[in-house]
Amino acid sequence: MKTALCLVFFLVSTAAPAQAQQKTDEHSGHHPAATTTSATEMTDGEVRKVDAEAAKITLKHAEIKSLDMPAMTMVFVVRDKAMLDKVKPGDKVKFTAVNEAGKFTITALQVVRN
Ligand SMILES: [Cu+2]
Repeated sequence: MKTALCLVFFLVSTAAPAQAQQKTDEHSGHHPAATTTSATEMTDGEVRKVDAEAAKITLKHAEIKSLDMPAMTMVFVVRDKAMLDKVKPGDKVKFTAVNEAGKFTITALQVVRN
């Protein structure tokens, strides 16, 4: 009886550190990827229409993973009207958008120059 208990204790105490070690490896393995695919990742788009008055921009955009949205052309609201000063229809852009109470809002917008 005493031997069996000893064996169980031995198994538990050796299994635990092994498990902890594996978790650490797994974490460090996917951590860099998780950081780059966070909400700050920018999406490619092309300006179709700019409506500075209404702070709106129509973009043909690539898939937006953070919003679970496929590629399409749609209207976005910009958080800051000044963002629209530097873009015009036809420009290739990179942007970050969030869903704010059902309104897709652009929080960052930059023109891609070739
Ligand atoms: Cu869309």
